[in-house]
Amino acid sequence: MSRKPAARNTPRAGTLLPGSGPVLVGILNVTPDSFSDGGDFFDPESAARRAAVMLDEGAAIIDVGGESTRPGSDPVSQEEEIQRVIPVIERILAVRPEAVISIDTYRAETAAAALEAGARLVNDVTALRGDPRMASVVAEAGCPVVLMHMKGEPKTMQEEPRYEDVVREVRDFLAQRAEVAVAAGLRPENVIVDPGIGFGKNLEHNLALLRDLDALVDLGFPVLVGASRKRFIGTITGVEEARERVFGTVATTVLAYQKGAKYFRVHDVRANRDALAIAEAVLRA
Ligand code: HH2
Repeated sequence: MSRKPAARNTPRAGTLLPGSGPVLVGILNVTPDSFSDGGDFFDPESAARRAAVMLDEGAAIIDVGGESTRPGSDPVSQEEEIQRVIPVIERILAVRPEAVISIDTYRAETAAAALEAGARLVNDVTALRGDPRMASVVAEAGCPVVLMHMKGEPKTMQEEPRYEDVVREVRDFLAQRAEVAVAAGLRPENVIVDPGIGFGKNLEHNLALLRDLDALVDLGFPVLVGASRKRFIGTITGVEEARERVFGTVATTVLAYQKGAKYFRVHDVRANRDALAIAEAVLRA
């Protein structure tokens, strides 16, 4: 199948969404220390190969990240982050010009460089709080942005996170960040919200957020869920090795889809795609 190369730097939300069904976002960590795939795709060539596999398996978007945000991780410098991700974005687009690429960063300069290199979406785990210039970069690009909830910072966020009512607090936070984003000039249809599974949340918090995901869907923005291979899946199933947590991940995907989530940020595209195909068929029958 030959497709025309996607126009660079002319992002529209509609171009990201082929149809109204669920959207798979394939994870591509260009880091030496990510919790489940650190070091696997560190050079542009192997990263682009991995991206191609995920696209062929059904990913509509490839989320490229140059800094691990796993619990306990240390930040990298902006220069280092840019050096990691830009050659990878360029290489993916050289071999797969139609690929829709998202940049997983909270730094405005990294986002701007990635958009310039052809990325079409920004995934900001700080929901525009990490860098005061991020909102204007995203607003100027006119591109979609993922606003994720995180309590604390990756280094310390898992040290006894506390909430009175985790679902209400996450929902209120996302509503407030969406308001900030729109006030900064983002189009409301370009806002995607994400509960931030595992980001300053214990097992009970993660489960409550997945159980009550419809409360976030009710905000009116598409919801992204990133539960893939995360620790709480290992806690429940007893699967210690992160890359072996695919079956548990698939369960979260199906449940989240049933609750109304739209985007699924996953490592194992094929397994999640098949599960979503069945879930979609049943729910639409
Ligand atoms: N999770 C991770 C990273 N980025 N972005 C969004 N929007 N939602 C998430 O849940 C999310 C995210 C952490 O997972 P991973 O990228 O696999 O690991 P690491 O941070 O160690 O690179």
